[in-house]
Amino acid sequence: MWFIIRHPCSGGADSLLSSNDDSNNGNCGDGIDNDNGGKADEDDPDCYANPSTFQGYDPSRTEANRDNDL
Ligand SMILES: [Ca+2]
Ligand SMILES: [Ca+2]
Ligand SMILES: [Ca+2]
Repeated sequence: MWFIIRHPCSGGADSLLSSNDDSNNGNCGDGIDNDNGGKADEDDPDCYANPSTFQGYDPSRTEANRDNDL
């Protein structure tokens, strides 16, 4: 079992558990703007099942389209 330790300096949103290893998951949970579109993860429509309404956030999705998060 792996417990998440809260770092005092991390002011990030208390989102879902972040995995710190390379898995087959997408890159919507790493806090990085992987497609260089300007928005990362929860701010990137790529990470939502319904981007138009920003519903269905899923960290296993993948940022791939840099044109939709300007
Ligand atoms: Ca990301
Ligand atoms: Ca992005
Ligand atoms: Ca994007």
